[in-house]
Amino acid sequence: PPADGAGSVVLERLTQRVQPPSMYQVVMLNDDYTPMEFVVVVLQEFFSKDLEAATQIMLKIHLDGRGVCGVYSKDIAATKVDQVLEAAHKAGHPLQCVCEPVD
Ligand code: NFA
Repeated sequence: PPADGAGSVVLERLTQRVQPPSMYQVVMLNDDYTPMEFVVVVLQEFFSKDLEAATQIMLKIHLDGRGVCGVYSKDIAATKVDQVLEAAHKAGHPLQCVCEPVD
């Protein structure tokens, strides 16, 4: 591999992680149909955000297409995703969210 540059970065990525990632971010995705108010309520209920923080995160998702709702252990992050998807489904909204490792 090259002494410097992209090859070294890839090699680091492949060799550095000796443990699985310990923390996962819950990422919410924008769509054209879920009401802004519903997203704000979800962020307050499941991610312990106050009205101002929830509104900022919702607007970030609306404008950028995605946004981080919180960072948790793998189990807790997966539970948050389930809670959001169930609440959205019950309300008839297409809101999506996923968890991904933080590195
Ligand atoms: N884009 C949605 C709307 O205009 C609002 C939204 C924000 C949906 C964040 C999903 C996530 N009603």
